[in-house]
Amino acid sequence: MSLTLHFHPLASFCWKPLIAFYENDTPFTPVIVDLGDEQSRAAFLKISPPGKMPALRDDTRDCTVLESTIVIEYLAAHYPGPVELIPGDVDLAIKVRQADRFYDFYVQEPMQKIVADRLRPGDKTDPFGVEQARAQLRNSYAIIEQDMRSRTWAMGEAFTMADCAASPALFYANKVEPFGENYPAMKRYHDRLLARPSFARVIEEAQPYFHLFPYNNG
Ligand SMILES: N[C@@H](CCC(=O)N[C@@H](CS)C(=O)NCC(=O)O)C(=O)O
Repeated sequence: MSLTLHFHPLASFCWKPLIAFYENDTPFTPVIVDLGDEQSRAAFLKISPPGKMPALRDDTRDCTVLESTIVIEYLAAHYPGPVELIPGDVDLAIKVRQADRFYDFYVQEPMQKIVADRLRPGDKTDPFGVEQARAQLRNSYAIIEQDMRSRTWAMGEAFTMADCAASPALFYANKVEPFGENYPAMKRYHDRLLARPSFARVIEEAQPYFHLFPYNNG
């Protein structure tokens, strides 16, 4: 098989291309990376020198693609399917890319900051940074709430790359900074994402690993 995705089933950024693959039934070989295992880590660093996942290897076209967004862009360009994750309309595509950046930078990033803090040694935590991250998440929630009052998916009526980005971002953000009752439109959107077969499959496949996530017990 030409396409190989190097990823971990629990890693939020890896969920973005997984959803893209499943949306279009694009065949690929999954390779699970274990950064705690010396051999797996060394092999992965040859593919992704920054050590960040996901990474896509395409043997047919002899290229390696890094960064979750770029992997989705690559699939949309070279292995398109019926679900147009990057719209053909240029202006709509720009909006989709902007929403993808929003979910990565202003939802995933603060969420990861909060999670990472819990994994730090007790004397190396950053309570101020975590409070800032929580404030940023709440600000993002208010923006999403406003947008989702009039939309089915992140950019309107069609499922796009923006929804691939929103799925892991909102799923994990809700675990570290629960939505509560203040964002009903965002919660309904999150429920729609959870019911989407591509995302439901990703979550199902992550089940055996969820015990490793440090926010399971609040
Ligand atoms: N901007 C990157 C972020 C990738 C990223 O942070 N991946 C995490 C997993 S969700 C990772 O590889 N962490 C391993 C590490 O930092 O050691 C992308 O969109 O692909």
